[in-house]
Amino acid sequence: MPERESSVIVNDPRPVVRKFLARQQHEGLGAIVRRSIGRFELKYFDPFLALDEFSVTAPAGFPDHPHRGFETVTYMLQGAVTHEDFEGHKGTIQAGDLQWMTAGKGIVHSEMPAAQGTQKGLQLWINLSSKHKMIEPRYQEMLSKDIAEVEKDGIKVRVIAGDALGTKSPIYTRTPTMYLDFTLKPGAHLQQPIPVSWNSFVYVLEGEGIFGSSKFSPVTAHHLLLLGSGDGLEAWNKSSKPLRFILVGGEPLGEPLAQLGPFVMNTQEEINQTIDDFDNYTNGFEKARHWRSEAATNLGF
Ligand code: FJE
Ligand code: FE
Repeated sequence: MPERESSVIVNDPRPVVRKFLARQQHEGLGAIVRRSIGRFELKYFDPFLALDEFSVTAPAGFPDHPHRGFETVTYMLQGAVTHEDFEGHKGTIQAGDLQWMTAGKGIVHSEMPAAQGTQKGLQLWINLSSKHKMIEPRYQEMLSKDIAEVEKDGIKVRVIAGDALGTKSPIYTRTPTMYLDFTLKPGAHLQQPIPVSWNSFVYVLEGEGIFGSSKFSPVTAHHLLLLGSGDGLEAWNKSSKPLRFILVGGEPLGEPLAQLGPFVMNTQEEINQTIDDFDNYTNGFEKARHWRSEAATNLGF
């Protein structure tokens, strides 16, 4: 077979098998999210539980709430969000920064706007396998300046998790995951390998792109594209403006799912136990008994 490219790194490009427009809905306290994964038509895309493109303006936000059994990955696009948890872990996630939070057996925290104007970002919920659901909570945080950014042939990539263009992220993914933030200049053509056994999707942030096959029609912002089987993604920017999207992939867990909002376990029995633990401040929720975030306190809760 003649090689048309100097280096063909995707032999069997993944097709786009489903496409969703993420519409706005209200979540938290007056916050607006465009939820793609996690809405009723797409409850779960193993191992991904939710993908929200969020938009919060004070006094809206996500005051004190719990998590158990999964990870939340917050990647800021504009503005800043302050978080504080029941163990005293606190910080501000600014545009371009990343917070990779492993809730494990339990986190209670608040996530609130840190600045005037509208704060925007992405929050991805990644499931944990049964043997990792009750691990100790852990944070991995990266400032924008520390996230590797590589540019080649009109393609810029910020390597949040996994590797691209020969650069590897230091983030440890308990559930094997890749998370890449691509910007393609007009005319650019991308080939990005994805492990064949993984589920993967694209979420378009800006501009318009062609994904999966050069014959497909262009896709615009706020669309989620589920990719079918193959060994990688091919994408083209045939427009006259920059194209920005994220590519996320993960190894499916293949386990039963029992979910009650922010509690994600394998069985209903474990969910009942989790409600019990949350109500009684046990098995990881001990510190929730006497804790209230400063944000909630200031709002008069
Ligand atoms: C949550 C409702 C929620 N998407 N994107 C119910 F809104 C939330 C929640 C978030 C969230 C937070 C940020 Cl910073 C960004 C989000 C949902 O906090 F956890 C439950 N259970
Ligand atoms: Fe949260």
